[in-house]
Amino acid sequence: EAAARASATEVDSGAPTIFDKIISKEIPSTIVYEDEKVLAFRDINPQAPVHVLVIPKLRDGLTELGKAEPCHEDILGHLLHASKIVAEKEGIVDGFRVVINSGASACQSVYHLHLHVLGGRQMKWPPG
Ligand code: DGP
Repeated sequence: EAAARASATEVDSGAPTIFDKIISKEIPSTIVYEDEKVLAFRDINPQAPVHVLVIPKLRDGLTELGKAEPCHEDILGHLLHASKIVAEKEGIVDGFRVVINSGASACQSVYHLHLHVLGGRQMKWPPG
């Protein structure tokens, strides 16, 4: 609860985020998939046996899904398809969840669009 509240206080300033350093490999991460447009790496605070973040290498104004414009359609589709490739590589393609937290009230904490790919356990519904 406290952690959720703390992360909800983060703001979308458009400033560089920790994910820029992950993309540049300045900060190490466990990469599970990469192509010219996206990077997929394990979440540092996993909420399921498989918890991978899929991000665009170029943020291009996509600090959050709520800021998406028609010009982002291609990368949005690419990210979703990359999530399926990740699920396949991780052996969870028969049952997995993709989550995007957009904005403070959804507890977004890093303002560089990212898709959470979660699986490897029975997921519950509704989410919190
Ligand atoms: P969200 O709350 O939707 O903005 O998710 C941000 C996620 O990013 C959160 O689950 C933890 C993860 N995260 C934050 N910093 C790092 C980091 O330095 N490395 C990795 N691998 N994940 C990070």
